[in-house]
Amino acid sequence: MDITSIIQAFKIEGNFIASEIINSGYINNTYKIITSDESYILQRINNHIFKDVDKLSENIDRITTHIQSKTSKEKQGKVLIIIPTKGGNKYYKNNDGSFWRMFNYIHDSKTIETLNNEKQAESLGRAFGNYHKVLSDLPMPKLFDVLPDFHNTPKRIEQLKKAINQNNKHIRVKDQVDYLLSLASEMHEIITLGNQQKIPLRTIHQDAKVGNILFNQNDEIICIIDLDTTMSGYLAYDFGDAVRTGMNSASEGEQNISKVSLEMDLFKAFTKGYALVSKKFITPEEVKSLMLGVKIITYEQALRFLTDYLNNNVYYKIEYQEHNLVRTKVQIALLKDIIENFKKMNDFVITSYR
Ligand code: GN1
Ligand code: MG
Repeated sequence: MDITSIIQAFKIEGNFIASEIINSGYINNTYKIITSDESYILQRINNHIFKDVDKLSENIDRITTHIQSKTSKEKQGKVLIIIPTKGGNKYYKNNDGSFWRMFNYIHDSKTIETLNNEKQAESLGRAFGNYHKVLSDLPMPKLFDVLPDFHNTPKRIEQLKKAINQNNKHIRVKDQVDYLLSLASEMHEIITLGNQQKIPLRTIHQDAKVGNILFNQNDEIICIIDLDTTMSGYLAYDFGDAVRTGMNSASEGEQNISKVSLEMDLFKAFTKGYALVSKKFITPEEVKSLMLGVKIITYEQALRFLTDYLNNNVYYKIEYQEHNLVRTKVQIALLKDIIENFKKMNDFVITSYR
């Protein structure tokens, strides 16, 4: 793939000097592009997953424009903006059928896989609170539903069952399959609350993992990235995903399962940060649903990794054959810890909103 010709399709400043692969994210391919005047982020969009690149790009344009319009002058340059093609498009389709897009590069930023201190955890909470707040008045119409049923846990359970029936690979992972299916009946709760209209649909990120956050060197948050899945959903999903990734003492691919546990102090700091911002708009029913999000999103992620393992790794990028199985085991260990501490964590959430 000749990346230099792709770069030339975009409205960039300066002459191309170098490109570096950024190895984070399991879906799109990401590069840092350095020119004589500037740096940029170039991404190859995974169009097997995001099938309607037009509508995806329109969503991201609307989200980034809205966020930018609410950002003070001093902070411009610290939020994501789309760099259009020379023809003014939001993405570029190469003649080999691949899809590309470009963003500004945010300087002096870093991503973190697992949080190291309470200051980071509190900022993470505030960042998602703010994301929800800022997007609450995104002008109509509703964002396009890029991945329908993305966090529909009952449907994810059906997908696992389908994958089990496809081959004999499941025999090797009987323990994991049995454990996850034994919990299936208690994982419908958020969808049910939503269907009963007890909790409202809002615009949320839907991939609120800590790796999708840019921090500065002082552990403060600059902005949230990876906006592909931002669409209608329930607050509990983002709350849950942030806890699932940020408050796990191990990373998603940890092979030593004994290292996996939920960091209670970080959880408390995160919850304080989220409550501080969300107090102004969250409903009492939503507050009660937040911990369900932690449990259900962790469960769902275990299902998704295991399903992909059984389907021979067609969805997530992997570095070795058993990678999705290792990831499943990490999520299961974390889930067990969450279930054990559920009441304590839930009490803390409820008290934080008093
Ligand atoms: C994927 O693209 P990335 O790595 O930020 C996935 C999320 C999962 C996550 C697991 C579109 O996110 O839903 O939670 O991996 N994104 C999509 O780490 O499926
Ligand atoms: Mg990402």
